Parts: sequence; C-alpha cells; structure tokens
Amino acid sequence: MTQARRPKVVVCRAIFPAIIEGLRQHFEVVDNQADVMWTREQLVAHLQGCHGAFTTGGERIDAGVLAACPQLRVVANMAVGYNNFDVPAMTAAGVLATNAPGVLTETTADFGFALLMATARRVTESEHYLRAGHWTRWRYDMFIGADVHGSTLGIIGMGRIGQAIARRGHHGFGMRVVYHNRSKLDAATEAACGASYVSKAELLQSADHVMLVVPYSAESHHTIGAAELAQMKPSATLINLARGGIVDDAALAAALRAQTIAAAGLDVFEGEPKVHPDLLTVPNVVLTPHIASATTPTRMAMASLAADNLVGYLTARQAKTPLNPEVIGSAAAQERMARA
Ligand code: 8YV
Repeated sequence: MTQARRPKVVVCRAIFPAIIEGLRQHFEVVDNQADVMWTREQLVAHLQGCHGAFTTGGERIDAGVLAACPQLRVVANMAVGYNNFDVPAMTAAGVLATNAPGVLTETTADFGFALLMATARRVTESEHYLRAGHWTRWRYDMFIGADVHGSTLGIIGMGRIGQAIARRGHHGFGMRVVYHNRSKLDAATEAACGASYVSKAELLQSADHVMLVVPYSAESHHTIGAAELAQMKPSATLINLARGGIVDDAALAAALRAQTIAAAGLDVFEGEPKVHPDLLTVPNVVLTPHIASATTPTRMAMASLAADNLVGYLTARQAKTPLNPEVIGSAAAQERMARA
C-alpha cells in the first residue's frame, strides 16, 4: 500500500528550530536555516513542488511567482505587514495569504516608546559622546532634549498598534493624543485611547512627537515628505515604526541636517537593509534595524501563528488569520488543490 505524500512546505528564512520541528510533524519541510538571502529566481526554484511557504516579510509573492509555482496553495507571512504580497494576484491565483496580526501589538507599541524616549532625550547621541571620551564635565545645556510626558503625541495610522501607543501615551505619560487615520474611530475606542481625531495638517502642526504606524501601500508612500516636514514644529520629533517608504528618507535627512525638525527615530527605511547615507551622518536621529517586534515571546508567537496558518490550511482548509478568506473553497483554490 502506498502512503499518501505529505504536503511540502518551504520556510524561506532561518527561524526558531522548534517551529521547523513542529512543521515537520505535518509536512515535508525545506528549510533555510543557513539563512541564505534568496534571489527571486532562487525563491521560485525552492518553491517548485511546494504546497505552502513560510515567509518573513521580505519575499515578494506576485503574479509571476504564483504562475511559476502551480502547486503553491498558501503563503503565511510571519509579519503583520504584508506589502511583500500582491494579495489580489494571490486571490486570483487561488493562493491563500495569511499574516500575523495581534500577537505583536503590545511589543511593537513598547518599542515605539523606546524609540520616542531615546529620540526625544537624545539617548544614543549622548552615549556615543560618552563612549568617545568627550565627557569631561557637566554643563547645564548638555544634550538638552524634549519632554515626552505632558506633550502632544500625534499618531498617523490608528490600527491596533496605533491604539496601543495612544493608550501608553495617554495613561502612562499624561500626553494629549491626537491621531489621523483613514477612518475616525468610534467614540468608545477614542475614549479608551484618550485620543482625538484631527486632520493630517493639524496633527503635523500641533504634535510635539509624530509617530507613524500606518501600513505601507501606494497611497501611504511618502506620507511624510518635504512638505509635511515643513509643517512640523522645529522642536518636534518624528518616529517611523511602520515601513520604509512611508517617509521620504532623503527629505527627512535634509530636514534633520537643517534642524527644521529636532530629531527622528527610525526602525524602518526605504530600501532596507540599506540606509540612506545622509541619515548615517546626521547626529539627531536614532536608527534601529527593524526590531520593533523583536522579543523572544513575540517573535515566537508570530512564527507560531504563521505555522498554524500553514498547518490549518494544508490539513483542514482553514486558517486563523487569512487576508483573502474568499480563496478558501474557491474554484481557483480547488484547481490548485487538485495538483499533486
Ligand atoms: C517583522 C514587522 O519582524 O510584523 C511586521 O509587519 O514589521 C515586523 O514585526 C518584520 O516584518 C520581519 O521582516
């Protein structure tokens, strides 16, 4: 008697070994624990004959990749953001897309405050000064920064993470919180966050600290460019926790150099892991390598959710966090299911 072949999945980047082991309980697994950065061609080559893929946010899944991988049924992103997916193309091809929302909200909001505090209070700049041996005496105006408590926090993008940041600002730091979003929140949610809806212009003009947590899309590309930076207070700080491309990094570097805003804190960059060279030479910016969700429990929860989505769909045609649930049971999905 021949045994039914187990579905095959590819895990595109290195991940916790326990996650790989868990996937091996259900699937034949191709891993990349050596963490080689695959080109698009290498990705397609590794996806041949695979029914599922575990991605971490950097792998572009579009119509070309889908057409070249006829067996592929589901791609699970270990990230809440999914701008690496062309979701309409995945839907048309009958491929389920999943992301990892919810499990990183509080950790990412914590990091928003870490970056805000470090930026407003000049933590990294002053540490570099100390390490370089320049600290020989106290001065009344040495590394004078901006207050966070009692100031006005402007949040652009008021989804789960934006709301978690607002709660911290309002309840923890006594901040006045204003936000701008595609849609206004209901009154109860606004009250829980202590946040009021304002126009983008009003937010930019009134906030002491502007925090960006809007998902990346064609519409949100360069949400902050030279024109927006010019509207901000000269004493203001800008924090980008969302995605590279939400901010025009060249325009930001110019504003920081000219001190038309006071400082910025960036966890994400246009074209990362490359960083605009001008950002590397201005002192009034705190730069971190996309680590907002980087705690062990949170990264484990993100990876587990992505793995659960693969197991759920490939073994029982269900998923916890689908982005295109209409794929489940669709004719295009059935067609893919019928392929070995
Ligand atoms: C991920 C993130 O670590 O979830 C997201 O959208 O930005 C991060 O939490 C990152 O996407 C991995 O590439």
